[in-house]
Amino acid sequence: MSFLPLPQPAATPLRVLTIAGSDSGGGAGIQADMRTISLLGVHACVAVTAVTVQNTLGVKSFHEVPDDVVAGQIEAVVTDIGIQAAKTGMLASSAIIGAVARTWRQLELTVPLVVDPVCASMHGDPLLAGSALDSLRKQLFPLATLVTPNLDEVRLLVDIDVVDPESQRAAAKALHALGPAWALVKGGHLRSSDRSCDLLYDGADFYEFDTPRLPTGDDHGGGDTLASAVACALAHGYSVPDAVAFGKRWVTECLRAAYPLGGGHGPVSALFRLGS
Ligand code: PXL
Repeated sequence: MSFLPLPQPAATPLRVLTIAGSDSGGGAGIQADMRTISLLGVHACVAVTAVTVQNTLGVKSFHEVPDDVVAGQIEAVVTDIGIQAAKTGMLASSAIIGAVARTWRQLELTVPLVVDPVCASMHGDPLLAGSALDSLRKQLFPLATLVTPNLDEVRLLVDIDVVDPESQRAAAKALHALGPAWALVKGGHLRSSDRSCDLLYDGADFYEFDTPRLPTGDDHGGGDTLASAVACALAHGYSVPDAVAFGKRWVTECLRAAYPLGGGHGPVSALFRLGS
């Protein structure tokens, strides 16, 4: 696998901002984002949106950060450090989504924005208020370079049950119509049980990404890891299709390196990058 170029010692690396929630178990959310961003040689900046109380068995509760504090973190990072890309993960509430969108527009940011519309944990524990779906669709999607929903999120966002290639294309079109420049419908095991087929759409052309599906129950944080790797590739100036291809390769390697943890689902692991 070819990697993104690493910065030279003492040179300031590129910066990617993750706007996301904390996972106390260290598998998903900000912790997964920072692992990927750091191990790809990029400096990770953070706007924390929520603190979850969770382990590998599930999310016990979450606690939102006030929306003006989320906005403040974004502004503090952008106006001093500067960023080349950003990604969003768990945004928790309509108020936080509104604050992110408002701040993005006020700062007149034009860098790539990857929106991973996190709605629930892999155990089905909600991570976004149901009433916030409309804010995601109307306020954040139009600002996004790329949105990266999984099949459950597709159902919630555009009310399409993706069951075959045709409905996957319909979902990509419906998501694109909400305003992002590109929509990626992560297909899961749609076409076969041993392949993972994602579909990317820019309003004109479809691009398919087909990678091996690895048999592991330890895939916590996979979506966060993919979106973070794509954001890093975009920060490096990759086109969206090339960045998605890179992100898919990266998350496949992280799945290969996934490890068991606690009594539930273990995390995908970027730690393979450290070598043995
Ligand atoms: O993987 C989605 C996700 C994102 N962010 C936080 C999470 C999870 C899944 O559990 O806990 C904080």
